[in-house]
Amino acid sequence: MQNLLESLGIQEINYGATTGASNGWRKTEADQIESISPIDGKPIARVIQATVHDYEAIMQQASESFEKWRMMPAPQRGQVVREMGEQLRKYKEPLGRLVTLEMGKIIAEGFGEVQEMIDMADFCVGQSRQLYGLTMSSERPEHRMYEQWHPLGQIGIITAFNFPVAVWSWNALLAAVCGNVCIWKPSSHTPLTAIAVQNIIAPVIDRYQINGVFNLVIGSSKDVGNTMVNDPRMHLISATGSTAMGRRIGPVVAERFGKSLLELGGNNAIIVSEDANIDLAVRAITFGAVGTAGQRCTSTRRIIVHRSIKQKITDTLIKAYSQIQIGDPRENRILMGPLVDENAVNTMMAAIQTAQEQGARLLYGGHRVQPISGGFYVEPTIMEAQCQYEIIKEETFAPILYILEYETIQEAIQLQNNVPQGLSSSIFTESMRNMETFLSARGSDCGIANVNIGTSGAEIGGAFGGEKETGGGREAGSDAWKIYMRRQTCTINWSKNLPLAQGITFD
Ligand code: UN1
Repeated sequence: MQNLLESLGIQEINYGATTGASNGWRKTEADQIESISPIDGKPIARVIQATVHDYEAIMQQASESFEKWRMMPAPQRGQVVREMGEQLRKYKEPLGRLVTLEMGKIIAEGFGEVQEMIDMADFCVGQSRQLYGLTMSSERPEHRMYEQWHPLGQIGIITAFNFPVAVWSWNALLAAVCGNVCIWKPSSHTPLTAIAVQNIIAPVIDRYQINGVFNLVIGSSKDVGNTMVNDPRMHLISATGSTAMGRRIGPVVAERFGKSLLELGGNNAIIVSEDANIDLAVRAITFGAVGTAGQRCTSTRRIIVHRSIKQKITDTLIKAYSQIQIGDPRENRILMGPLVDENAVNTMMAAIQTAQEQGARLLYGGHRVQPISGGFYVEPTIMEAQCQYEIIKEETFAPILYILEYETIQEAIQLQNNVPQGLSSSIFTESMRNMETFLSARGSDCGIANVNIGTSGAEIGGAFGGEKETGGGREAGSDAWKIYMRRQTCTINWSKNLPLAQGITFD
């Protein structure tokens, strides 16, 4: 472990704020936090958090750096991000291992997360040459009308523990090619991966002398988080976390007319229709529900199965679940690591109890796995449920899967949409009619709708995010870049007259 930490520049005690350059670390002064590995419940290293005063200094440097960064041609900003991608390639192995150590996801997923950052860097290099605006035909003679996109300024990025580094890359790399500067506040569960990322990119920042473009502030939500959200210099707040967090942040940012990009809770379902390929469906459900120990916002939480195949699916799933090895996520044979902390275990156990009180039947799992070396391990759990149970409308950030049954495709879609969240959804079917119904305007109401693919594991090329209580934001691919920019409509008169629009005369 010591070698791993050393290779990423993590000390026993670390400062919690930087403006990005290798000498940009600030001697922070707030309380120390300990990063605990969920693998064994033991501390990895400590971080001295930032005070509001530290935040202020970082914000000042960031605002100053914006003046220069915004004037660098976008393709050159793309070159900077390209070199960051190269650094991430070099450090994929140790950074992936640190993600596993600090957050608990299995090692294959740790590497997958860093790969997502690398993919995002590649995407952003291309995007840096494609910040396109439209040209319109002016209704006035010898006039030209077009739109252009300018950077916003300072972007606050608040990330969650479950994707401690990838979510930063979706936001920061894209925001940066658009000409913005970023201030990252990571989850207090995962400060070390954030420090590691900053150390990995620091040589690029030094090379291009762009101190202040990629900043980090590790601090409490109460002090630093609150200050960030209220700060009028923070043009966009991009926050990933619970719906409860979004409810607190959203109105505060809106009140000051700031922009927000919210990625909140999901309650994702897979519909398995009577004609589905059952083998594919069971594999996808298992990965969706058990992967990352059910701690993705895209995790599969409900399956809605046609009555005629419910027993078969249930039996096959239970068989698949019983083969899942739970334990130290650093070992290759392990498919499910721990939950993030004791609290998460208690929340899961409480949800199982509530579900049972509401009438749900426990079909598999349901218990804590007695501490493998002190970590926070649980059994993946399957419960039979009915649509009227309130618990199935909640996102419990744990591997609990509720099985519901349906008769008609309309009923299945209604069940799937009948929750407050709207992130990801999928259908397993071989029927063109079922598929198209699911994808139509009267189909899934989610931001992501998949066919014969599970709910999690989206590629970065698409816009990622969801509707309703998921918050409505979109990150990563497609035209998600536009949220990080302001649109300007420009009309140029190159005639010798001053014709007014709508034919108005004013002489
Ligand atoms: C999250 O859980 O916050 O689609 C993001 C997925 C990943 C991202 C999940 N690419 O599962």
